[in-house]
Amino acid sequence: MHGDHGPSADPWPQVHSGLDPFDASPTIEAFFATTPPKYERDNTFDLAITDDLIFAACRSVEDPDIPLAKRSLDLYSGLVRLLQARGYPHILRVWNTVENVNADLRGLERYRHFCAGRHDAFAALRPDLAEFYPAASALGATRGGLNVYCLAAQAPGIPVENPNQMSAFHYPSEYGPRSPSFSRALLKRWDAGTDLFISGTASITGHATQHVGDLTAQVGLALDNVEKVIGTAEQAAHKPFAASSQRFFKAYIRHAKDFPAVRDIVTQRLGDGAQVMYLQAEICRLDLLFEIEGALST
Ligand code: 3EB
Repeated sequence: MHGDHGPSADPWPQVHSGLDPFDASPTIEAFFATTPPKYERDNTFDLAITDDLIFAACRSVEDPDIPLAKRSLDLYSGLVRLLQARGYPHILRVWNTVENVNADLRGLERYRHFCAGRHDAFAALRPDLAEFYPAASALGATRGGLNVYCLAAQAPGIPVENPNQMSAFHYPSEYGPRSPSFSRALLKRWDAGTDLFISGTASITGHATQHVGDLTAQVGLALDNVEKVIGTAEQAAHKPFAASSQRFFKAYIRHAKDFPAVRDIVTQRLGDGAQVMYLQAEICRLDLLFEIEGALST
């Protein structure tokens, strides 16, 4: 759920992202399973478990006595261990929201502290993942601490990179002491079809932000990058994702005033068949005004 909502009586895990939707955008994002899930609470994690897929959610509240990198390390270590113990070790897709993600903390952006903890948890517990990370998004909210939710499976997916962008896990240290642990997209085949999870995608070529201060150009390049990722995934999977009727996107906009302009460009580029949710969020580089992620199915 985006924005703020009271808890409901439903038994399933509910995530409150702390990201506010723009008007007329839906506030609730629901995940449906093909078999009835079991719901459980395991330590700090809320779980929905099906035969081949698990949803896990956890929030680490702000604590001045525990550094953000440590909270990120602990949360990700707990998540990785839990998923392994439960038999769903293959993380497909992770969503992260980090309170005040661009703020400075002892000389380093809070996003970079978060990345360090996430990286070190994966490096310690899942060195095999090194270049096979899940798809991910990481956004900043004005509230809510560190909030992580994910989908994981018993069998692995296939990571997809964008030939026009450096893999995030290879970013140079000018973007932080530990690189971000995510793949540009991840393909997952099921008996019933194939999903393509596209990570948060922005106005970046190679490793460098492009079009600083130019909203229209940033949205344009982010959508070019999404197209490139979809094209690459289509070649890998031999599936026509761009023509799929199941195309869900979430567009993140830093400044509320930019919403109408962004919606116009996104609608024009993605077409009427795409469902797009617009949320206000801080993006993980101060010079980025816009980011977009997707989930496409065939
Ligand atoms: C980028 O491409 C923009 O740290 O999990 C996008 C998607 C971004 C995921 C993450 C960060 C993350 O580097 C920021």
